[in-house]
Amino acid sequence: MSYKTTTAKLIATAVLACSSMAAQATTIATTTCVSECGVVANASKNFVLDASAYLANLIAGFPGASWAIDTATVFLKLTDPNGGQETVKYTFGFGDNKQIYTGSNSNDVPNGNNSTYIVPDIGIALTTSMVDLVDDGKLHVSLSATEGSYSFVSAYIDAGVRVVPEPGTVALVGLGMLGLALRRRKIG
Ligand SMILES: [Ca+2]
Ligand SMILES: [Ca+2]
Repeated sequence: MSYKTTTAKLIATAVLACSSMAAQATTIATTTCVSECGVVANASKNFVLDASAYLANLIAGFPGASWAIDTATVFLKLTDPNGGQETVKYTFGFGDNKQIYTGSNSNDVPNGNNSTYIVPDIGIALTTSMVDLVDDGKLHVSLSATEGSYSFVSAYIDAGVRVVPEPGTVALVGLGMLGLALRRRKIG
């Protein structure tokens, strides 16, 4: 392998190591409803899933760094103490980037006072509404029903997040690796 190729590979590895740390999904925001949790037809329950403190803490030890979110999935816990059928509608984000999920079953939330249901089981992946989450670490959620009623229990976001170093830091690490490569070459 030529010296040039080795150096280029070392720098590429250093840049990659800095910019793609930890993409494993982790819970970044959670909220539990404390009052007025009922959701009925034509009235919505609005709340914010706030990951800003988690994200600020994530980069606290890295001066000049910022955070990035690659994937995010929202999980909703609902219950239906009054029973009956409902057709659900969940809205994430707002404006042009609004993302709407509508239930396709006639009884979307299982009936029963103690039923606690995560809908859907696999979660709802953020697509267009990712814009709302990444602008300030806060995702606006609105739960409503086009038919029937249910109650909101809690919600959380699981996301793949990363620390993105300040460009200068990447350059410094790159230079450090270059220096190391040069020294190795001199020794060798
Ligand atoms: Ca129901
Ligand atoms: Ca936002």
